[in-house]
Amino acid sequence: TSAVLATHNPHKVTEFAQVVAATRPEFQLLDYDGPEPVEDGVTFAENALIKARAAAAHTGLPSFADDSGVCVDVLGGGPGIFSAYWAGHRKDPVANLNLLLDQISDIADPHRTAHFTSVIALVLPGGAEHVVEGIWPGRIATAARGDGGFGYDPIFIPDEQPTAIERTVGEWTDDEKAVASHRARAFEALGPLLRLL
Ligand code: ITT
Repeated sequence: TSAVLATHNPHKVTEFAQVVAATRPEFQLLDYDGPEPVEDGVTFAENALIKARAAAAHTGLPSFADDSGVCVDVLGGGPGIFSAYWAGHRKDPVANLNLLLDQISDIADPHRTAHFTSVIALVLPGGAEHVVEGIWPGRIATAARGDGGFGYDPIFIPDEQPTAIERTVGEWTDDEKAVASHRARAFEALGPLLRLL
């Protein structure tokens, strides 16, 4: 069983490879270097479908895509689908997380609740489409810590911690993130559908 992973983000490629190795080692992820569609959906699901459909049309193979982001409660769920471009038109992860820290600088710890969302869309060559979601609850740190992972990881503190000392995901190991993340949760939700591939 195999499927194309429709992404142009190398961090997602690495993370899905780790999730698959930890949970479904028999499953084969195929790389995608086809065209990158315009993500003009207004939900994670719409954007995930746009990416998965483009890859399925280009390759003729079962294809799945992740659309993901960090959703902060006091920001009404923002950055959300705008996570990659929160600070401007260029993808700038450091500017993004610094802007987010600024925007909630006057919010005290108990109110800094947030979650990561990963929505995976799976599109089959016959046209069948499936959408699943993974949510990873936590809160936003007051300063960036650690350089693991990518994006907002240095400022995200998951509620469930693998050890007694509370760390940001930037301070977690890749293996710790691979079994706990929103991406891992969404891939797990895909579980029964993988039998279709
Ligand atoms: P593709 O569309 O090519 O897959 P992308 O990076 O543009 O790559 P998204 O549109 O889904 O993907 O944007 C996801 C953004 O959300 C990403 O750039 C980060 O800013 C943030 N994000 C998603 N997952 C994350 C994670 O595990 N850790 C930290 N930040 C994450």
